[in-house]
Amino acid sequence: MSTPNLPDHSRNGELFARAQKTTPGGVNSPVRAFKSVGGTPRFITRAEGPYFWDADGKRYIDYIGSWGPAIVGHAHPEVVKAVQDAAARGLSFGAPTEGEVLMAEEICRLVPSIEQVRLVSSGTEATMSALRLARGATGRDKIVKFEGCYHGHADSLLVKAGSGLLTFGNPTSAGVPEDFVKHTLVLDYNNVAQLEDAFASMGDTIACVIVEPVAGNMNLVKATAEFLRRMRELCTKHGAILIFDEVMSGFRVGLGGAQALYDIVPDLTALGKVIGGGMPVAAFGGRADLMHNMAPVGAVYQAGTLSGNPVAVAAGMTTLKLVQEPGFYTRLAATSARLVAGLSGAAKEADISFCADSLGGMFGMYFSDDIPASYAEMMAADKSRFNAFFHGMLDEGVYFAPAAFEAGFVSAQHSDAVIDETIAAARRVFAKLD
Ligand code: KE4
Repeated sequence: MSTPNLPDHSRNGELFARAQKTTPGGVNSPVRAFKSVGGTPRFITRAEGPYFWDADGKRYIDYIGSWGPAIVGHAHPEVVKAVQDAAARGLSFGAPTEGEVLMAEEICRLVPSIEQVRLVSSGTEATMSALRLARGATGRDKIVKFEGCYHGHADSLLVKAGSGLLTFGNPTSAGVPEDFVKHTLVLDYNNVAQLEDAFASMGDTIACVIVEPVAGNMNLVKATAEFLRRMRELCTKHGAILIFDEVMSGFRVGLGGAQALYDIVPDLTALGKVIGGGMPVAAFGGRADLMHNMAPVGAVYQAGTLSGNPVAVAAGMTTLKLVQEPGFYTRLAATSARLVAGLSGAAKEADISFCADSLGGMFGMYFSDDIPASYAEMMAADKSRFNAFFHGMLDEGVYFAPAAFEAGFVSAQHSDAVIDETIAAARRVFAKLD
C-alpha cells in the first residue's frame, strides 16, 4: 500500500519536490496535489486508450480521463491527427475561422436548447460569462447555486463550491470579498421546498439559477426529476434565467447531455471538457434572444485571445464526430454499469459498507450504505476508508479520482477486460481494508 505523507524517492517524488519550488502545491490545479488522499501525485508521462503511465514507468487504468474530456480514450489516432493537421496550418490567429462556425453549428444541432453559442477556453469562463449574461439580460443581481455544486472559480461562484474547495474542507475561498458573494444564494441540492421558499421570498430579484443537472463535484449525485422540473417552472414564473452547467455532464451522460435525459429546456447551457476532447474548448449558449445581449451585438462584454482556437476546435470536432458513432453511449453506459456492479459485488463479498452509481459514462463510489442524494448525505460517507481504498487501488495500477468528492469517468476504450481487471484488483483491496 503506498504510504501517504512519507518521503518519496521515486521519480514522481523528485518531480513533486521540484515542482513545489516553483508552483504553489506543485500543481496547476489543486485537486491534483493529492491533499485529500495524502501521498505523492503521479506525474503522467504519456497516455493511450484507457491507460496512462507515470514518471516511474508504472501503468494505470485511468478513471479520471482528464476529468471528463478523454471520453474516446487517450491519444485517439483520429484526434491526434486532427490536432497535428490543424497545428501545421498555424496555432492561433485571433481572427475567425471556418472551424469555429462548424463547431457552433454542431453544438446547436446536438443541443437543441442552444440557438446561439460562444466558444471560450475553460468551463470557468463559460459559467462566469453565462452568469454575467443572465445578470445583464435581467438587470438583476441575485444568483442561486447549490451546495456541493462546482462551476469553476469565478469569484461569485466560489461559495461552498463542491470540487477542490470541498476537498480542502474550506467551503468559501479566501480572497473573495464579501461584497462579491452577497448576491449568491446557496441552497441544498435536491431540496424542492427550499427552492420554492427562495423564489417565494425573492423570486423577482433572482437573475438566474445555476445548477449541475447531474452533480459530479460532490461525487456523482443525480438531481431528482422533480427538482429540475420545479426549478424550470419557478424560473419561468419569476423571469429568472435557468443555467444548466453541463461542463461535465454535457456529451458525457448522453449525446444531448442531462437536459435531454431529463427533458428540461434550460435558457443557457455551459459546456466544456468533452467538446474540447482534451484541448481547451468550452462554450456557453442558449436562447438567441439572450445571446444577442453579448458583445459585439449587445452590452454584455466577454472576450478571449484563444477562444475558438483552431487546434483545440479540431480536437473537439473530431471527438464530437466519434461520440456520434452508432451505439457509442449505449456501450459507454454499459461500461460504467459493469464497473459499478463489479465494485459493489466485490465490496459486498468483503462485507464493506459501499455502494456505487452511474449515469452514462460517469460513475460515483460511496463508502456508505446508501447512494447520496445531497451534499450532506455525501459528506456522511466514510472518507478515510475511501482514501485507503484509493491508495490500495493505486498500488494495484488503478487510478481513481484523488478525492472522495469527485465523480469518475470511463472511456470508449475501457473494454470489459479492463473493467474486469479493475474489479479483480478491487476484490484484493477490499479484502485488506480494515
Ligand atoms: P474548468 O474551468 O476547470 O475548465 O471548468 C470548471 C467546471 C465548471 N463546471 C463543472 C460542472 C465542472 O466540473 C468544472 C471543472 N471540474 C473539475 C473536476 N471536478 C475540474 C478538475 C480541476 O479542477 O482540476
